[in-house]
Amino acid sequence: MVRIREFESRAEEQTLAGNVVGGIHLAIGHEAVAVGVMQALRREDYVTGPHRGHHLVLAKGSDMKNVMAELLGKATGISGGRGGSMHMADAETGLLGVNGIVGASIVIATGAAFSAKYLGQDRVAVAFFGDGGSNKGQFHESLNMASILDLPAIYVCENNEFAVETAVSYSTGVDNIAERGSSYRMPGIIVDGLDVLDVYVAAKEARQRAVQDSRPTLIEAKTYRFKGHSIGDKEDYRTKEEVQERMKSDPIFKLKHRLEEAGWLSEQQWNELKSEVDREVETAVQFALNSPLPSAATALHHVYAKEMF
Ligand SMILES: Cc1ncc(C[n+]2csc(CCOP(=O)(O)OP(=O)(O)O)c2C)c(N)n1
Repeated sequence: MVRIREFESRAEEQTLAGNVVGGIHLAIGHEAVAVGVMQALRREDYVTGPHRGHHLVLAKGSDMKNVMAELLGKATGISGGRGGSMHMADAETGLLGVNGIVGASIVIATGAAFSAKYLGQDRVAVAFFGDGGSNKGQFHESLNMASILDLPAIYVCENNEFAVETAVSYSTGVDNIAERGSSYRMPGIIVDGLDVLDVYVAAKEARQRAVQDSRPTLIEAKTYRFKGHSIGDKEDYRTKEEVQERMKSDPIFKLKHRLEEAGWLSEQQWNELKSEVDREVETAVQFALNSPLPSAATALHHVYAKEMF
């Protein structure tokens, strides 16, 4: 979670410096959802995510250097510098892609879960999406398909209470998105998305349900984004006081306090961890800044499955 937090801070700094290609959406406040779920998965499990996805890419195990390089549009990026923040994929880690199309992650993971079942593979597919994504038709179609086809799928809604500036209470016809699971005969589990252990326990049970019973689960992780929707958001739909109040539930400090109380984390260990992460992120930034852009001659590569140019 500390790695993600620091990565996001430096990504924001690189955006403000004009080095990032395209817009980015920071996941500061969402760290526990990504880490809690990924710790319950295996490397071969598939993951898809939405436009806000750096935390998912890092937590699934991609090399931070290549993730930062992707934001800067460099040839060494995990999508060769062609995807940017919203279109990162990594075949090595099972990351089928984060996606700029709201709702698309849900459909792709459903297809991946179908493939795993059809091929008799011992793997699950997990879709991450926001509260806004849960109001798209793809959400309902996918959960229905997963139910009738008994798919090993896990649907993780990162409910951060807003879709851009629209409050979830205004846009959504249920009090809890998890309630929608009952429409499709699957458990709808609410977890504290600011508590990594709460997320982990639910994700572990969901994976077991997917593998042993071949049944899907809907998890609603109630979280909060501590930053604007994207960089430059004036945030006039919420007050600064509200944000400050909610930041008191910072998932990193929540776990830190718990570890300290249990006597499992000393101040020295915390400082060492922070320094180690600072070094890793600084190395990633320097790697990205010093990497080349893709050559113009390759601009049409990957447009078709078979190269035509
Ligand atoms: C199909 C589609 N419609 C609209 C948009 C524009 N858009 C980008 S992010 C966003 C809100 C998404 O909200 P939510 O799913 O709650 O995720 P969050 O940004 O809160 O993480 C919208 C409407 C889009 N990218 N794709």
